[in-house]
Amino acid sequence: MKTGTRPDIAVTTPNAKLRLSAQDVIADYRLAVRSRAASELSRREVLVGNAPFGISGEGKEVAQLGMAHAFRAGDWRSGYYRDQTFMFAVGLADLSQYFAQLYADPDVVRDPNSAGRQMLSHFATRLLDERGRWKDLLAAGQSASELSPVGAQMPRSVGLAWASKLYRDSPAPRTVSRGFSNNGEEVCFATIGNAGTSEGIFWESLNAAGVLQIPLVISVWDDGYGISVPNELQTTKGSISAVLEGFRREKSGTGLDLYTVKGHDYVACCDVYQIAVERDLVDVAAGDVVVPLDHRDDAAARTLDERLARALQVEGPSAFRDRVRSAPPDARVDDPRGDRGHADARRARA
Ligand SMILES: Cc1ncc(C[n+]2csc(CCOP(=O)(O)OP(=O)(O)O)c2C)c(N)n1
Ligand SMILES: [Mg+2]
Repeated sequence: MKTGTRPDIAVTTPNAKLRLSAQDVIADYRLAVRSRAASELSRREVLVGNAPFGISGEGKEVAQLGMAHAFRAGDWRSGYYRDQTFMFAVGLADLSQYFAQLYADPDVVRDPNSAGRQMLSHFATRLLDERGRWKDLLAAGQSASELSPVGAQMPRSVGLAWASKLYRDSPAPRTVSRGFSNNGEEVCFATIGNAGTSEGIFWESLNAAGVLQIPLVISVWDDGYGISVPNELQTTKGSISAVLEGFRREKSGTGLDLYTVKGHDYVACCDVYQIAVERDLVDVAAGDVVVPLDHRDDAAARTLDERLARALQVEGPSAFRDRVRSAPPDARVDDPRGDRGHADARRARA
């Protein structure tokens, strides 16, 4: 090894096989430290009276870095006030914008989230250009505007994810989807605190997501408290994971896939978001293969699942996901060689 060069060290996550280079890990570590420093400074500025109000994302840094690795241009975030690390990591916010919002700077360039009108960490991307025309929403990730009432981001996240499904399923919106959707491949990432899950709209949203089977990845940042109220006094069984078990997807059929990870386990967090997003895309792929999900018989479903499992195994989840995303709308995605199209499959069945 030459002096000054870095050895090619990498971590590969256990299930999704996501490869994180030494540079990736160091960049994430730096970002986590900067984000924590910003949290502490903003808190101090509020306590000494230099800023009106501030609420920040201490303790959620590592989990959000994991989430950021699964986020792609065109995807949406609908979250709450703890998400600064994620926003920094995916390039939708930076430190100077964070502090501009803390000091309620009314300049829209310095605080593009809300021009000083919203509290700290109330993020939003701008959907219109300076002349009021729609921007190309696929050119970058997007964030719905933060809402202050606890849980209010949840129904919105259902709407965003459902829009993707409508773009996938129905040919009509595709004709007007330029700049809004790439055949419905966009995933919505929602975040909520553990105490926020006690709100009625959380449960309504979860139920709707389970019924609609939409590309929605919901993260509950469980820090054990809602302000000063501990989980035991807030949530049945003291655990939102335990309560959610009834929503879990059975081997076949609808439901939600549930994952519980330690929020400070960097590799596990990176891993689980890849899996969650792939899982959704596997379902998308299944829906795209001639036999519609809702009407397929068990034998067809098994064959299809086997084919998809094989494609995933051969390519690895990340490559599989990228191929699904870049495939033309009528390409068949369960074949790792990618040499057979839907049209052929349809002809063969006719
Ligand atoms: C409907 C509603 N009720 C109460 C509040 C006040 N409030 C703001 S944050 C919060 C606690 C949220 O706790 P949790 O969901 O666990 O999030 P954490 O801050 O711990 O990440 C409360 C009660 C609010 N914003 N909206
Ligand atoms: Mg909490």
